[in-house]
Amino acid sequence: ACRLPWWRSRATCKLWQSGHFVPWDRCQMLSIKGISKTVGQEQQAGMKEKQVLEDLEMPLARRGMETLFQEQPETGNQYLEDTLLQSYLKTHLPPKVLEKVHQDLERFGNRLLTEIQPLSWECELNPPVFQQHDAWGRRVDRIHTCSAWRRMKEISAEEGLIAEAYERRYSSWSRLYQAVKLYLFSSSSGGFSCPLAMTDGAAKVIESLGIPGSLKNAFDHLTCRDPEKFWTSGQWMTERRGGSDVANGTETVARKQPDGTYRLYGFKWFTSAADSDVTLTLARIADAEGQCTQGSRGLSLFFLRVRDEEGKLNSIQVQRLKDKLGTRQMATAELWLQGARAELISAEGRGVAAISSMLNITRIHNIIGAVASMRRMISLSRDYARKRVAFGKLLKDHPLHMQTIARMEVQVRGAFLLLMEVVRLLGLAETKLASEQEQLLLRLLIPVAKLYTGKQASAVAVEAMESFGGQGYMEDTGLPVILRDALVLSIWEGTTNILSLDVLRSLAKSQGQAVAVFLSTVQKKLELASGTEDLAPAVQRTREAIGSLRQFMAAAGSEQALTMELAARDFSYSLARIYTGRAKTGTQNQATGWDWHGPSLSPSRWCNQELCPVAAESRRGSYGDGAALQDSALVFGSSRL
Ligand code: UCC
Repeated sequence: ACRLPWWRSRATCKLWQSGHFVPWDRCQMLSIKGISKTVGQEQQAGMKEKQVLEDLEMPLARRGMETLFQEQPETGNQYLEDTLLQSYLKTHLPPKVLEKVHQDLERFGNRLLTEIQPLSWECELNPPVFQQHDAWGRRVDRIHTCSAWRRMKEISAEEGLIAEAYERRYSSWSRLYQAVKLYLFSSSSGGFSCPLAMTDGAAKVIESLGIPGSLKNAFDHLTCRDPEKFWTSGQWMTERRGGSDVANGTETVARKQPDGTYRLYGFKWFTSAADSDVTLTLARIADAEGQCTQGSRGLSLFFLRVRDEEGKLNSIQVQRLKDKLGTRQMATAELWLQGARAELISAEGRGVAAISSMLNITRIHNIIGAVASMRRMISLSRDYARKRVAFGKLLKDHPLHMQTIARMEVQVRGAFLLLMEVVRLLGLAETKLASEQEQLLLRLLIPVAKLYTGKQASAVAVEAMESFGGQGYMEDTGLPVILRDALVLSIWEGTTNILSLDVLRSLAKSQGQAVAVFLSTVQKKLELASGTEDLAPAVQRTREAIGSLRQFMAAAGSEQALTMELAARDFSYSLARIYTGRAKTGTQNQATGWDWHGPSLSPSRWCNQELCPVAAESRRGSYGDGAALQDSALVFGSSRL
């Protein structure tokens, strides 16, 4: 029953459920985060704008009866409203695949709007709760999740959010199709994207091991469409010494049992989606004397079930749930492994190499999350600009405001194209259609895109929040949730600096071939685009950037390793910007009709920024002799050095 005054309920509650009033709070809960039954079509938007302006004319006394002083931003079917996504699919997918995919995505877009978004908000309002003891003092270590969270798991299976990538119904395009569904799902999923990322990563590791008999059952559960059978996986890598330096920070010990299995002893300090069914984790195998090899060469990869058939924990104790800034819908826990039974799934001492295929998948999911979060914030900003009046006109009629949104739009378009390129290459690699060069490019682009889009997402979330004024700062608008959740994207799955070093690792491992492929791929695309007059300035700037990058690399080759380490972040940013510039100029050139909402606007805007910051910083001496000492002096003051 609604316990609020009648006027408040009536005026604000647009939603009726089975003829009953929905309580105000509940109504608000369902209507924020852009949950609306109406699809935001152009015509409707125009009518709304008119209505807003007419309302302004209303006498103040009557306006006082309205509880909403400002119109709430909304979005419609996120697939139908995403013209860039639709254009990309039209341009790239074979017609038969496109037809099937388009139908499914339109349906999925409606399901997101009507069913999944309300669940997402419920997850936010009902975060997981940890119960350590029962009423009688027995230790139970239960993580209680809400029904909406559990429903998300069922929906993920029904929609094939993992299965699609492994069934390969559409050959190499299956991976891209899955990524597009995850992209649409991400900002409406209430954090369920995280367990899906790790589930996908676990399936990938098992598949890359050739699906050994002992893991066949797990693989089937992780990749199935049956909600009753679907399992999610964790990825327990971080221990109390931290999550970056895995090689030195892992203390967990594995003791071999007579039956060939292992028992794990250790403390996992940051385990996301702790309610998952299974997990992959690293540990050091103890020899007969109980000694372990230290460093990376001592790490092996294990698979384990978190609970047994009766739901009893596998010799695991939950110490507590983490109190995180964001992603609060999802349980992240500190876990003690006290002899958890596990199966060794990598060769001994090859744990890091074996789990790296999981890392690459979860990093791609991170990119998906970053692009989705930017798209969501900008869609809401755009809608708000058509409703909010300030200084006598709608925000959309203030050029400075539109410039701000347009700058964010350029960022999200760039990030989207980078994401599509990564998943296109992954699809080719998984169906054995990728050349050696494409595989090298994929290895290089994953950390580049992860680190770059993570930073873009944080910046866009902050900027977009400002576009709602004070309302953006209000918890009950749902906007702060998007910001908080976005901030983790540059932290987990490898921070910006760790991934910058991973970029260098991929160059070293390929003996420079990865970057050679990168340069020739960009060069080829620029040649294709050079015939298009509109694109000439963008092509020219990208060419200059490549020239600067080549010069920097030639000079850095003769410097000490410290130069490359100091330059790693700027170098990675340069790769991200140049490759995105190439994606923007390249795709438009295709004959199938690429809709940019204004030809060449986006490529030229993108290419107007500093495309090769590493060369610019190098010229300023940022990586030269003494630069590291100067940095320390700046941070600590020279007396402390
Ligand atoms: O944050 C975490 C969980 C949160 C949940 C996330 C869900 C995401 C959801 C998104 C949805 C919106 S878990 C913790 C995250 N931690 C990390 O990501 C680790 C960061 N640290 C690193 O990446 C490190 O640099 C390490 C662990 C890779 C460095 O270890 P090592 O042992 O020092 O590395 P090595 O010796 O360089 O590499 C060992 C082997 C090499 O192969 P071989 O021996 O054949 O030469 C490397 O080439 O591993 C290979 N390798 C890779 N191969 C290393 N990294 C990769 C890679 N990325 N791809 C392919």
